[in-house]
Amino acid sequence: MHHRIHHRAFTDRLMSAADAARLVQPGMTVAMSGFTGAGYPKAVPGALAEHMQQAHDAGQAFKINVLTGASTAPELDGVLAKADGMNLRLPYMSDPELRRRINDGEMEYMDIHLSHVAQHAWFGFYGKIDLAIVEVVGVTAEGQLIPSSSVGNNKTWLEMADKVIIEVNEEQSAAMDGMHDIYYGTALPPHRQPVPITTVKDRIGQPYLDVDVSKVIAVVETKAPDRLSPFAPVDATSEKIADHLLDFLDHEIRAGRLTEKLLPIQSGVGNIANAVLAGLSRGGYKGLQSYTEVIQDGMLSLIKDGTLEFASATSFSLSEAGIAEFNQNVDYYRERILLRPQEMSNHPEVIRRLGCIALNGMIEADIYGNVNSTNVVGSHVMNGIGGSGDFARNGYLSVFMSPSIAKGGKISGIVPMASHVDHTEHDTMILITEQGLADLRGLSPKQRAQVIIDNCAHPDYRPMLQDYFDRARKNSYGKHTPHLLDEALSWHQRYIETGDMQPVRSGLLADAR
Ligand code: 0RQ
Repeated sequence: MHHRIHHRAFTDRLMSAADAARLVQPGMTVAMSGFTGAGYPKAVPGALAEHMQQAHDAGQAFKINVLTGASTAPELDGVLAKADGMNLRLPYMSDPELRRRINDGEMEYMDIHLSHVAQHAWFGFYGKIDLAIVEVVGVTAEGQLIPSSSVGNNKTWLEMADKVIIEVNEEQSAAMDGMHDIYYGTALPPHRQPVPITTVKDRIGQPYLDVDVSKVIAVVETKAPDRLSPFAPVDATSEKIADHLLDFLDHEIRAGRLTEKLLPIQSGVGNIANAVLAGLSRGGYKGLQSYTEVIQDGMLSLIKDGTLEFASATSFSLSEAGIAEFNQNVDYYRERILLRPQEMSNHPEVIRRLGCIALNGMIEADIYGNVNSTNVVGSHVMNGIGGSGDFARNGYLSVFMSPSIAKGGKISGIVPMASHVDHTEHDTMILITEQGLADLRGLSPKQRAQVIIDNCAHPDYRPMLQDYFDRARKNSYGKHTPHLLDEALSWHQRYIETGDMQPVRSGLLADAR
């Protein structure tokens, strides 16, 4: 009975999710655990959504502001979005229903660098945090919390919130006990001290989260798995992108700018990231390290076969098979994986000190290397910037990867001018599509444009880009970063109007004049 809860004050506050949800009031700012579908509360948000629905049916307003670590799952973002229960959501999301509501203009969403969230909360930028709802693996006899499959911003939420609801999830492996490193040495400017992480493996904090027990108003027991992301097989396009990256890394080793141990790797999630991880294994590397946000199945495989010696992150994002693998070999993985708060996993100071190799996906890049990671056609948010900016700006190398076309070729991933910019040309060093790789280091804007057009653009769009660039070089107002402003976003406008960036297929006059 209550075998995960070893402190009386917590067992005294045990209640059902429905009762706990009744403690949430309209208008509250509620900070929840959760990062890339891991470690989010599984029961209270659903019960809360039911209350909200009942209130709405009775003609009463019931919305809250929701802050998390990153994306969660249908049981949190999905149910609250369906119940029309959120005024404001931050800082990253991937739920389809939530995305639809945001893009239909029904609610507010703030997209924030993941390393910024905790400090902005402490600076008071998001106002008072009324309530924290945090999933944990268990409660120790001393009343400390054993973190779950993600750490995210939980330390900050537990410290800042007026009240706390704890979900103790029996489904989460108890063997995770000891894998976390929670740093309590942060202070506000001007009293900040250096973050003492000098190697990927450094432990600088404690394994457990502290909580002021007098703030805990409810404890709910759950038994439910994280959102289990299936491990998609690598497709041919992603494999080509991965091959270009691996050739580049070999080239850097031959040039003496990297050793065979590379530098700590940050990798996003998704098809291309999986292909890159699989490629690293094929590449014969041994003893690499990763300083990243998310441990996905591909990382476990690399740790198992010795390609990766150690990985520091803030969250797991495993498939069912990945979880089974982790649980079967947990003692092995515990020695080789560390989960930190996201303000540490994504800390600019540490990323720059360690010299991370930042590998991220993108929606589009323009001919100068400005990268759009978030907004399709400049206005429809996909997921958010996540940690890509933390790593791209501060890494030793910043690499952005994408197929050269999207939506069956109706969209070019390389455009004259990015319709939204998350990473400026100053942050982008390497661009990769299945067509090839553009090494932008040490190049001026005009030189960058030619390399990107030659190496990364799809053949269907390359002549159009070349034509734009040639005419811009002649007719642009300034000749440093040549642009034709009346035309720079015309590809996007054409897509909105005709569903195709190609003028010929869309039946409009060809761009080539
Ligand atoms: O949409 O699924 O509807 O077909 O975007 O695209 O090619 O499968 O690539 O999964 O790597 O996602 C930038 C979104 C790329 C991701 C982005 C459409 C495409 C498809 C997915 P469909 P792919 P990926 C670590 C770091 C920001 C956060 C980040 C991302 C869908 O990498 O969210 O880097 N990055 N975090 O069809 C219209 C275009 C498009 C396009 C792609 N030009 N126009 N649609 N798509 N390009 C993780 C964390 O921070 C937590």
